[in-house]
Amino acid sequence: MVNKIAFKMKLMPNCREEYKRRHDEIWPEMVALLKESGVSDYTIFLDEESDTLFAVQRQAADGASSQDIGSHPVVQRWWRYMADIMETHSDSSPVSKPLKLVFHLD
Ligand code: RM4
Repeated sequence: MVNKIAFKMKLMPNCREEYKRRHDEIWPEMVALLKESGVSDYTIFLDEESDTLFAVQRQAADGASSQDIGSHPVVQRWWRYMADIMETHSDSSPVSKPLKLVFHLD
Protein backbone atom coordinates (compact mmCIF):
# COMPACT_ATOMS: atom_id res chain seq x y z
CA MET A 1 0.00 0.00 0.00
CA VAL A 2 1.17 3.52 -0.78
CA ASN A 3 0.00 6.65 1.05
CA LYS A 4 0.01 10.19 -0.21
CA ILE A 5 0.79 12.88 2.36
CA ALA A 6 1.01 16.66 2.25
CA PHE A 7 2.50 19.31 4.48
CA LYS A 8 3.31 22.98 4.41
CA MET A 9 6.44 24.90 5.21
CA LYS A 10 7.27 28.60 5.16
CA LEU A 11 9.79 30.43 3.03
CA MET A 12 11.51 33.64 4.17
CA PRO A 13 10.64 36.77 2.15
CA ASN A 14 12.52 37.31 -1.12
CA CYS A 15 13.93 33.77 -1.19
CA ARG A 16 11.80 32.20 -3.92
CA GLU A 17 14.45 32.09 -6.61
CA GLU A 18 17.08 30.82 -4.23
CA TYR A 19 14.77 28.09 -2.91
CA LYS A 20 14.03 26.93 -6.45
CA ARG A 21 17.69 27.13 -7.45
CA ARG A 22 18.80 24.95 -4.53
CA HIS A 23 16.12 22.37 -5.32
CA ASP A 24 16.97 22.41 -9.03
CA GLU A 25 20.44 21.39 -7.87
CA ILE A 26 19.34 18.99 -5.13
CA TRP A 27 22.20 16.76 -3.94
CA PRO A 28 22.21 13.27 -5.48
CA GLU A 29 22.70 11.78 -2.00
CA MET A 30 19.52 13.53 -0.83
CA VAL A 31 17.55 12.12 -3.77
CA ALA A 32 18.97 8.64 -3.14
CA LEU A 33 18.08 8.80 0.55
CA LEU A 34 14.52 9.95 -0.14
CA LYS A 35 14.01 7.09 -2.60
CA GLU A 36 15.57 4.53 -0.24
CA SER A 37 13.23 5.79 2.49
CA GLY A 38 10.20 5.08 0.27
CA VAL A 39 9.43 8.66 -0.77
CA SER A 40 8.30 9.13 -4.39
CA ASP A 41 6.31 11.49 -6.58
CA TYR A 42 7.50 14.36 -4.33
CA THR A 43 6.40 17.81 -5.44
CA ILE A 44 6.71 21.19 -3.73
CA PHE A 45 4.48 24.08 -4.80
CA LEU A 46 4.84 27.72 -3.74
CA ASP A 47 1.94 29.99 -2.82
CA GLU A 48 3.36 33.31 -3.98
CA GLU A 49 0.82 35.28 -1.95
CA SER A 50 2.07 33.98 1.37
CA ASP A 51 5.44 32.33 0.65
CA THR A 52 3.92 29.11 1.93
CA LEU A 53 5.45 25.94 0.47
CA PHE A 54 3.02 23.11 -0.14
CA ALA A 55 4.62 19.68 -0.42
CA VAL A 56 2.96 16.46 -1.51
CA GLN A 57 4.59 13.05 -1.74
CA ARG A 58 3.92 9.36 -1.79
CA GLN A 59 5.20 7.35 1.12
CA ALA A 60 5.62 3.57 1.08
CA ALA A 61 3.59 1.76 3.76
CA ASP A 62 6.77 0.49 5.39
CA GLY A 63 8.70 3.69 4.65
CA ALA A 64 9.04 7.18 6.07
CA SER A 65 8.13 10.65 4.88
CA SER A 66 10.85 13.15 3.97
CA GLN A 67 10.20 14.95 7.26
CA ASP A 68 10.62 11.78 9.34
CA ILE A 69 14.23 11.08 8.39
CA GLY A 70 15.73 14.15 10.02
CA SER A 71 18.16 12.14 12.14
CA HIS A 72 20.06 11.11 8.99
CA PRO A 73 23.30 13.11 8.52
CA VAL A 74 22.46 13.99 4.89
CA VAL A 75 19.10 15.45 5.92
CA GLN A 76 20.69 17.30 8.82
CA ARG A 77 23.21 18.83 6.40
CA TRP A 78 20.42 19.71 3.94
CA TRP A 79 18.31 21.31 6.66
CA ARG A 80 21.26 23.39 7.87
CA TYR A 81 21.90 24.43 4.25
CA MET A 82 18.24 25.49 3.85
CA ALA A 83 17.86 27.14 7.27
CA ASP A 84 18.77 30.65 6.10
CA ILE A 85 15.79 30.80 3.72
CA MET A 86 13.08 28.87 5.58
CA GLU A 87 11.22 29.12 8.83
CA THR A 88 12.96 26.59 11.07
CA HIS A 89 13.11 25.20 14.57
CA SER A 90 16.22 25.79 16.69
CA ASP A 91 17.74 22.52 15.40
CA SER A 92 17.42 23.86 11.79
CA SER A 93 14.61 21.45 10.88
CA PRO A 94 11.97 23.24 8.80
CA VAL A 95 8.69 24.11 10.50
CA SER A 96 6.55 21.56 8.72
CA LYS A 97 2.79 21.32 9.30
CA PRO A 98 0.89 18.23 8.13
CA LEU A 99 -2.22 18.83 6.02
CA LYS A 100 -5.44 16.86 6.28
CA LEU A 101 -6.72 14.94 3.26
CA VAL A 102 -10.27 15.99 2.44
CA PHE A 103 -10.70 14.86 -1.18
CA HIS A 104 -9.05 12.52 -3.66
CA LEU A 105 -9.79 11.57 -7.27
CA ASP A 106 -7.72 8.92 -9.01
C1 RM4 B 1 12.65 20.88 1.46
C2 RM4 B 1 12.65 20.42 2.89
C3 RM4 B 1 12.38 18.98 2.96
C4 RM4 B 1 13.19 18.19 1.95
C5 RM4 B 1 13.13 18.81 0.59
C6 RM4 B 1 13.96 18.06 -0.45
O1 RM4 B 1 13.08 22.17 1.33
O2 RM4 B 1 13.90 20.69 3.48
O3 RM4 B 1 12.59 18.48 4.25
O4 RM4 B 1 12.67 16.92 1.89
O5 RM4 B 1 13.51 20.09 0.68
